[in-house]
Amino acid sequence: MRPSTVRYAPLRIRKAARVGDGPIVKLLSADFLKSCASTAQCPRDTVPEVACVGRSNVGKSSLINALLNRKALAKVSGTPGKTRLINYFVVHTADSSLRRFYLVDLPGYGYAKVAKSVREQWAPLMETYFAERTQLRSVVFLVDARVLQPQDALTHRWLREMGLEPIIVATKIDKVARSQRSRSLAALRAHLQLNESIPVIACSAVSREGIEVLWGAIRSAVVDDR
Ligand SMILES: Nc1nc2c(ncn2[C@@H]2O[C@H](COP(=O)(O)OP(=O)(O)O)[C@@H](O)[C@H]2O)c(=O)[nH]1
Ligand SMILES: [Mg+2]
Repeated sequence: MRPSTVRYAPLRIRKAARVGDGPIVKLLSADFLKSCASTAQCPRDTVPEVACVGRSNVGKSSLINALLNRKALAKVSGTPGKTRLINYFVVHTADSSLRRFYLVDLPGYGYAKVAKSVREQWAPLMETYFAERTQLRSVVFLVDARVLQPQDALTHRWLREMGLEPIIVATKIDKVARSQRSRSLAALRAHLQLNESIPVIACSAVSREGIEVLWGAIRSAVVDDR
């Protein structure tokens, strides 16, 4: 999964994002910018970017739509594993420290029915993305607490080994009964071997639970890094 030959650009992400601090971010606009089959097609400017990483079908596109208050800006797929492109969305907010940034929907991993040749392209594409995108300010790592998979733990470890401190989101929390939530989130924490200081934001694209908290975490991650 991790070719040892790749040398990473010194990423500027060091601090874990704080959760829920700062004012709520007021969204001004959100637009699809482009889909990139390789990093050569990614924007060549210095706009800060925040990337969403997670297994196929975990709810990345839905979460992006919820964050951006749009029904179908990012394509939600009933067929897991369809997105093999890096999708860029350009976001403007009224927040003075977050005027403009890119929200990036990265291809999902781990869908067994996808052709092996396609699955094998995922890790090199991600290697290159993380190595090249020095404008990357934060990574939102999505996990479904109901469907914990070994590859989630591996990918999380891999992100941390690259010096990233991802914002951890537990997706589809509306599907977890309230009585089960603390147990479910504890299992997620154990699976990813998170220490106590690392927050997990429970989110739902359906009920919008956690969306404002996630905005706060994105804002502090981008702002803190300046
Ligand atoms: N109940 C519920 N379903 C969700 C949520 N987020 C995504 N889904 C569903 O999960 C499936 C995959 O979602 P999608 O956003 O395409 O996942 P992606 O492959 O990670 O981009 C779709 O059928 C969505 O409707 C959520 O918060 N709650
Ligand atoms: Mg998607």
